[in-house]
Amino acid sequence: MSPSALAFTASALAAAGLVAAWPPERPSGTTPTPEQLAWQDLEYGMFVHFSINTFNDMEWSDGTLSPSTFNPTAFDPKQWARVAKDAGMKYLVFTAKHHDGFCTWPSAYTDYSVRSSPWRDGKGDCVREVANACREAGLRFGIYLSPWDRHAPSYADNAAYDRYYTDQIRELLTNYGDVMEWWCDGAGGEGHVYDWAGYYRALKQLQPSCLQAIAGNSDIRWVGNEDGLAPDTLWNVVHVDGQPYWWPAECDVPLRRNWFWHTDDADSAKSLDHLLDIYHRSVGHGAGLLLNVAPDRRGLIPEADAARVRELWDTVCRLYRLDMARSRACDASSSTPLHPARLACDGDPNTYWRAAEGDARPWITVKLGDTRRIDRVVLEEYLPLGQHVSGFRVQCFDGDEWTNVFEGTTIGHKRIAVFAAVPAQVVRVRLQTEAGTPALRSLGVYLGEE
Ligand code: FUL
Repeated sequence: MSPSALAFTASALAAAGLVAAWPPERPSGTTPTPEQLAWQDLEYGMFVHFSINTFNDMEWSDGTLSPSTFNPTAFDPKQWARVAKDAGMKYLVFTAKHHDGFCTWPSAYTDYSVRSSPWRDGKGDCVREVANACREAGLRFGIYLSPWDRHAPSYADNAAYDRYYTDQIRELLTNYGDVMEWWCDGAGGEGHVYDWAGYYRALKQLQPSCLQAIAGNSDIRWVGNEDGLAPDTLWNVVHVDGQPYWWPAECDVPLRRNWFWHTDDADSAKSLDHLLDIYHRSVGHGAGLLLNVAPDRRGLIPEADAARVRELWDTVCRLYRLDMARSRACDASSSTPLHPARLACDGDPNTYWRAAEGDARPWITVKLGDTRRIDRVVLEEYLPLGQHVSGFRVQCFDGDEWTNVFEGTTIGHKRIAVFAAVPAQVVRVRLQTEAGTPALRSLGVYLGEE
C-alpha cells in the first residue's frame, strides 16, 4: 500500500472510530513498564497501619512490647475493604511488620508474631484475612514489611538479617496470592547496610509484576514528604547516575495525626477541605495517593474515619460528574493520522490525540456547544508514549475574546487545573514540550463549585 493510501485508510479508520493502537506509535524517550502504567491508573489507595502499636498507644515501639497485648475483639478486614471501595480507593497496603518487628502473620522465622498472642488462641493470620478481603472486594493488595526491625536479634548482623528479611519476603510472596505493591522505607536503622539489590531480586523472582515502593531499588518513588503533596512540576522520568528511569511518585499521608490508631487523636482527623486539597495536589499533580486509615483496638475502622473518607470521594465524584468536553467537536494545531484531536475527548482511556512530529506550538480546542461556566480542566498524557509536556496554558473563548485562565507545568498521568469560574464556548489548551511529541489521552472540562 502506498503511503498516501495508508494515510487515507488511517483517517477513514479514525473517522469510523476504529483507532485502536495500530500501527503502534513510536514512543519517544523513557516509558513506563506495563505494571507501572497499571499502578498509575489506580491513582488512589488505602494505607492501613494496624499492629501491636495499636494496642499500646504507640507509633514506634522498640520491639519489647508483649505479644499478649495484641488482641483485637472484632478484627474484620472485610469492613476495611468495604470502606476502601466506598471511598473510591483501588488498592490497600497493609503493615505485615512495622519497625518493632512484630509480625501480623505467623512467620516461621520468629515467635514475635500473632502466633504468640491471645488473639484467636494464636491461630490468627491478619495478612491472610486482609489479602482475602481485598481479593473479594476487587482491591489490589500491597504489603509493608519494615526493613528496620527492632526485635530481630539478627538485625545486629547485616548478612544474617538479609537472610531473615529475604525469608520473610519469600513467605509473604508465596503464601498470600498476588501482591501488587511491596512497600518498604528507610526510617530508623541508620548505619545498617541492607542488601537492597538482593531483596529486589527475590521479590521479582517470586512475583515479577510486584512493584517495590519507596526505599531500595524501587519501581515507585516516595514523593518526599508525609503531607500527601506532590510538587507542581512532577516528572516521571528521573535520572539516576545519568541514566533515565521511569519512576512514578506516591504520596503517603495519614488521615489522623498518627499512622497507628491512638486513644487521643480522633479529633485530629483531617477536614474534608484539607483532604480535597491533598487529592488535588497528589492525584491532581500526577502522583498516586496512599491515604492511611487506622483500625482501632476492635480491628475496625472507626465510623467517623470511614465517613470522612467516603465524604471525600462523594465530593470528588460530584466535582467531576459532568465532563462538558465529552464527545464535543475538537480541533488541533496538527495531529497524526490515527490520533485526531477528538480522541482526547472521547472518554476512552486507550485512545489519544497526538500532535504531528515537528509541531513546535501544539494546541487543542474543544467547543462546548454553548456558553458554559467552567472552573476546572483535567488533562492526562498518554504515558505509553512517554511524558512530554513541560508547560501548558488553558484559554477560554467566551464569544467575544480569549482569556488565559490557567498556566501550569507538567501533566504526566493527570493534571487538575482549578481556576475561578468563567464563561466559555471554546476551551483551548496550548502545550509546550522540551522534547518529543505530546499525546493527550484526555481533556475534560468541568464546573465544580456552584
Ligand atoms: C515511616 C514510618 O516511620 C512511620 O511510622 C510510618 O509507617 C510511615 C508510613 O512510614 O517511614
